[in-house]
Order: sequence, then C-alpha cells, then structure tokens
Amino acid sequence: MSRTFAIIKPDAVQNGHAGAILAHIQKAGFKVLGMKLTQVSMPQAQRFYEVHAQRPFYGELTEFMSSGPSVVLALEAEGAVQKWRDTIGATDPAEAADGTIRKRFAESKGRNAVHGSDSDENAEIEIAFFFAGTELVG
Ligand code: IDP
Ligand code: MG
Repeated sequence: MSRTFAIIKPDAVQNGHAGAILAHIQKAGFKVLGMKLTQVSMPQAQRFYEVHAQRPFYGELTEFMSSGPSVVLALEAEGAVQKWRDTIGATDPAEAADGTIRKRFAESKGRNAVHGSDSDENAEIEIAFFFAGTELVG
C-alpha cells in the first residue's frame, strides 16, 4: 500500500462538487487516511507550488488556490500516486479522459477541481505539509 495527497480545489468546493468527488474517491477504492476543510493561505499556496514559481500562471494559481475553502486529503491505495493521477485525468479538462474527475468537474486548465501528487516522495512531503501525524488514521 502507498499514499498520495489530494486537494478538492476551491472551484469544486464552491460549485458544490465536494460530495460527488468524495464518492468518486471511495468508489475508485481509495482509503481516506486524513481529510479536512481548510482555506489555504496565500503564503501556503506560494510554498506548496514553489516548483512553479517561474511559470507565467503562478500568480493566477496561488490566488485561485487561496480564494476559498479546499478539502485536503491523504489517500491510501496500491500504487496510490499513479492510481490517483489516472482517476483525476489530464491537467487540462479538454484533454482529460472520459470518466475522470477533471473531465466531469474541472472548469479550465487552471480551475481544474483537484490536485494530485506526482511522485511517492512528493506525496509524503505534501501530506506532511497539511497534516500532523496525529490527524491521520492508521
Ligand atoms: P497537475 O495539477 O496536473 O500536476 P501541474 O503542471 O503540476 O499540473 O500544474 C499545477 C497546477 O497549476 C494545475 O493543476 C493548474 O491548476 C495550474 N496550471 C497548470 N498549467 C496552467 C496553465 O497553463 N494556466 C493556468 N493554470 C495552470
Ligand atoms: Mg503537478
């Protein structure tokens, strides 16, 4: 079993899709190890997406991610990182496969409903960014 980190982003929470996305997560076979509703601050968004600091969309991205409440999740499954990337689909919903979360719920390449870690190493860093060990179930 391995872990990944997910965010139901502000657009999806604002649009009332958090429940449907959680249902999708459970139907796909992930175990939820941690979950909370939080409004990401601008400094948190800037640190979380630091790898994209030089990209032209960094300002738009950090403003969006701090614009309203998100649901942050630690998920467990076999091959959790790849399984979750497959479940959410491509970054741009126009390129996301049918049946993926981004195909169903994303508004645009920027406002794309969910986040997913891109490696096991980053999954652990991102889980620790948002959760204390005591906030996760075994
Ligand atoms: P990912 O979320 O699919 O891993 P990344 O390339 O890591 O995609 O980009 C992080 C986030 O930055 C995306 O999920 C999206 O919200 C935003 N983003 C990426 N590319 C663009 C863009 O071209 N315009 C606006 N926002 C973007
Ligand atoms: Mg990424």
